[in-house]
Amino acid sequence: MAYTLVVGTMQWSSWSLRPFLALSAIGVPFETVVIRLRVKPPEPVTTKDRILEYSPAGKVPVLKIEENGKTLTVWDSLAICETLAERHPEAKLWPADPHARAMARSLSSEMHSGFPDIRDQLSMEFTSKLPLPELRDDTQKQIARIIAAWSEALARHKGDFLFGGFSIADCMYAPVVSRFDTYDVAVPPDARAYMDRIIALPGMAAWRKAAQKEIAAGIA
Ligand SMILES: N[C@@H](CCC(=O)N[C@@H](CS)C(=O)NCC(=O)O)C(=O)O
Repeated sequence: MAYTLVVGTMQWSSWSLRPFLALSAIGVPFETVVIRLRVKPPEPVTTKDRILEYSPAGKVPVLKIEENGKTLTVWDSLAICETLAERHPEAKLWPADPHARAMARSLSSEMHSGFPDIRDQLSMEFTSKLPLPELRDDTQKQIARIIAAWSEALARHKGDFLFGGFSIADCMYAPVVSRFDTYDVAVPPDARAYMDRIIALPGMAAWRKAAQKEIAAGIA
């Protein structure tokens, strides 16, 4: 069995970071293929051309699983995390308690389908520190919602992460942690402590190292 995770430019690809952290937490070996984002015509080979070599959906991340002479393709960050949780139950990527699990799934889906103004105004620039732009009302409301959701989850569950042990919910919110850190968004102490624990994860350190190489190579 071999895993290959296809991701976008690591400085920018917030969606790709999620399954990368899930795979890192599981501890299985995997290869990472990085596709440069924002390569457009008239370049002869665009970002889209490259991604389409791996997935007809034309978006990263994509997970390729080579197993028993077959290749399974999984696309979309949450679908990849779900698939990994199913294949590696020992990693406990969803909380064991059904109530906690339902809340973790709800928070993960809320992240997956929401917060468009945060995405728009606070784009992920993983290794950078940038000035906070003037935030729209909707962006401020979305930030407040995330902080409230984190505080509730952290207060309810004992441990370092949203649901005690590291879970898919943490993978889903790690790009937000990076965004809040980059733009120095004001957060209360419980949220700041949570962010620091996410930033200290080995998967985040590996991602940072690779993103720094992209900056040094002038491709991000
Ligand atoms: N819902 C998808 C969104 C993925 C997505 O938008 N990926 C962006 C990069 S972070 C992408 O592939 N952009 C390249 C393009 O659209 O050509 C997921 O969670 O995987």
